Amino acid sequence: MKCEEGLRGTMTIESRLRRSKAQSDEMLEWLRGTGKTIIIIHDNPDPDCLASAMALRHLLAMKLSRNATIAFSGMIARSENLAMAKELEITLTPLETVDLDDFSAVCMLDTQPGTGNNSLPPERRVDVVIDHHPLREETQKCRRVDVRADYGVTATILYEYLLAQNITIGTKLATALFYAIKSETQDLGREANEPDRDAYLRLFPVANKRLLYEITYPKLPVEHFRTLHNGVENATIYGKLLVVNLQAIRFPEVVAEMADYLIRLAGIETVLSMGLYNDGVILSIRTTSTLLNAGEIIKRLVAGRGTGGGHGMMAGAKMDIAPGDLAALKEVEELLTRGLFLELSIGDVTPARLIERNVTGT
Ligand SMILES: [Mn+2]
Repeated sequence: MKCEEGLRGTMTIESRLRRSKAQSDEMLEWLRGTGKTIIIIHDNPDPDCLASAMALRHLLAMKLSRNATIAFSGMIARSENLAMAKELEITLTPLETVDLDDFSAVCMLDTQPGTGNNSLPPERRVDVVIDHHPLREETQKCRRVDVRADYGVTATILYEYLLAQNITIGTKLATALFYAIKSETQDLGREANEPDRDAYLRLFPVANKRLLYEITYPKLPVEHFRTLHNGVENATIYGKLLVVNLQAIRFPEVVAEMADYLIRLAGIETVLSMGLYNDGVILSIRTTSTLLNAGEIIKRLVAGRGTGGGHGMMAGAKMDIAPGDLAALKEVEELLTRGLFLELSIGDVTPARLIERNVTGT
């Protein structure tokens, strides 16, 4: 019995690697006939897109002797992600400073054309898409598409490419890929599947533990604690739902960070987090309920007003409003809260502020 399971496991890895070999062969074959290559990742990069870009850049350097440019928009503010970019020496270029006409090949990682979370102008052609979010219709027009919605992390797909192509993975790249899987799946507890578990376990021995520590536990600026304070103070509980309005925010990533933090509150199943950043409302949903699909819910909530998407347990979106309009943000909060009442079948509940909730959690 044990032996059979072992065998089946091995075959699964083998068939996955065969698929990754075929996909990466085709991608490399097409890219070989092109010139300068740009790798575009999503706005406000997270560890998954950073590690994926690092891996693809390495693959192109080894197989095609090509130095690809990694371009992003927005900012990296989260201390862990800044530490990752610094410690692992990931070279990044602001998308706004590059002339896209200089590149004959455009690759997109951990995002897809038209999702709203990358800043490539919509009229621009995308050649290669590698992602783990649900496949979008627009993406199917791209030349080489490898979208695996059953993978928890894009970095796992890139890890398989490197493995399938027999490319040596150095310590820093292994650390990046490992940290991407670790952080995005919360150590395989969230949205992780067998390919992610496999990659995580194989990368762990190779990852540099001192660098991993520097990335996981960086010193945090005072701003971080002010944001936590602000989030806790502005959180409202409606039964199993918690809604947090962070008001005007300095860094877009804090919206997801607060959602991850507050979903841990006892008795809470779903968190909606939001903040006003420049002229947009940044939204994040987290849920621990297996009956819900956060990605589908957020798409319905912002339909006609913005763009969004995600997975079963985590999702993000953006809605445009007038810059600095906190009254409009309040309206958005009320509108989306009402929408979530319907989605989650929440009837009449008395709202309670988190800081006023009594210690028994009732
Ligand atoms: Mn990702």
